[in-house]
Amino acid sequence: MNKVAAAFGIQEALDKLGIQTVNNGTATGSDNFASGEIISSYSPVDGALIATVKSTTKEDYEKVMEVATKAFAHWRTVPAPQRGEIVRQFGEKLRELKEPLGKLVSYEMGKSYQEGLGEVQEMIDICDFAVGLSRQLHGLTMHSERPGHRMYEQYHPLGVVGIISAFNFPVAVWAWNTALAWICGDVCVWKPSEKTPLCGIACQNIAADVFSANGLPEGISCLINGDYKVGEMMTSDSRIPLVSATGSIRMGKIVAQAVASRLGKSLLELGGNNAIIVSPDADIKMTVIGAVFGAVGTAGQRCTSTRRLIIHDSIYDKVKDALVDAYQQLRIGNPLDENNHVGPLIDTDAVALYEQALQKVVDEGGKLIVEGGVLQGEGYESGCYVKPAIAEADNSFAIVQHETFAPVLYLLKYSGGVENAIALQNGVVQGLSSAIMTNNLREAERFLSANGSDCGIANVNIGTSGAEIGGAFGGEKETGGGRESGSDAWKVYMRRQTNTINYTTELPLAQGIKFDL
Ligand code: UN1
Repeated sequence: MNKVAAAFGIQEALDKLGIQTVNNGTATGSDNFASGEIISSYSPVDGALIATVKSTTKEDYEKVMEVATKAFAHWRTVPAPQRGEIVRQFGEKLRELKEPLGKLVSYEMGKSYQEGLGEVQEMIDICDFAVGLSRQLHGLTMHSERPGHRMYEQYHPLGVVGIISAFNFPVAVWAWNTALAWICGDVCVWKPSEKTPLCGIACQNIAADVFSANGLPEGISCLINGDYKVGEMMTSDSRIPLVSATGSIRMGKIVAQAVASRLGKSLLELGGNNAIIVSPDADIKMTVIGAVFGAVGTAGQRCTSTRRLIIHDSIYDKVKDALVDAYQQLRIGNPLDENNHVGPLIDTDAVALYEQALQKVVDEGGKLIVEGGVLQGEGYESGCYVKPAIAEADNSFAIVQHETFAPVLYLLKYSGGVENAIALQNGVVQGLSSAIMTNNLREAERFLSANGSDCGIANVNIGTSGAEIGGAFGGEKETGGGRESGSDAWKVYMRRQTNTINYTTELPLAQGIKFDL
């Protein structure tokens, strides 16, 4: 372990999470038969190699599917509240391991330690939610049109659920899916991002411990590792009725087509291009806090990160000055050090995309008012640290229409009524999160109305990021239309069956049809 890792207790965290790194740096853990090529996990914090894991070959994948399918045959017969009890125990384990797991998230992915802990908290919260839900997988009852008949619907487990998750929420997004899928009676095969494979192994170890302590078969939770080729094994596999995928719009289109071609279901949570409308009636102090956290939190690498601020011309200069001022206060550096606000980007490819975005906005006629740039020197050796930037731009710019996963915030101006701001907010292909800052009830309600925001998430007087797990999470248009986590998102993980029971000695047909023999 190097200096940074030693100072912040990374080895201890790995030990507590059951990840042993042997001499050649290879991680061991419950990696489900993986025997393929080596994936190296480097920390963007200090550029150090943390460990390597093996990717899943086609043969390994077949073994995984075999144990998963077998596990499903048992798990679906366990009563849902008992499945909830297992998820409760899993949530308890997460409470115990919150600190080491939050630390690993921070070190492997680069988000601040606070945000790493927050991510584990989302896992705990979804477990609590799922436990309650395990006694509430209700269907409806209907009145039959025929005498002496009863009709109702029930929800049954679906099967093997495939989960493809992204590097930016390397543990929580899996938990949103898996906690619900488990109480629904499904088993899960998870392909985490190849950029954060150790977070995958850590979670798999925690789950495997809980299942084995309860005498349950391995295979209720499975892990596969690798790049898109491993993902393709799942998307093309008709033994997987549902593929839940989080990532870029480009990836989502490929997944959606592959899964649809075999008439499977997909649950997509793809890119956002999230805006905050700042009305003349906004509380400026709240606006600045919400916008800065939204734009620079997780170094701008959340699906819900704030990319655009749509500011009324009457207060534009005031908001702009307050933002520029706030950006001067930001401390960028090691995310494990709680004095810093902004950590690194995930890798140097992401840094290149950030630099290109800054170049493009200038080429298209925009103006950088907080310049940005790549940081160098002591503490920045990984080459992944960048300065959050702000550019004045126009909604029509190609770069503004595009989601750049980096801390680049575009300021857009509107004049006239809130409808003009809403048109700008909706004038992108993505539809994940949106917000308005206003104390004007009419504007707020107009923003939330049917001709208001077209996004899956629309907030008033809070920013675009940091959604709670209790609501359904996801978005419209090219964000993919899927809903994960709270509300009734569980229904996608189950199959619905309509049952009609005749308790008479007659056989009347529906719609009054006579068919006398
Ligand atoms: C994501 O970026 O994929 O709303 C998920 C938020 C978090 C989840 C983001 N609760 O910002």
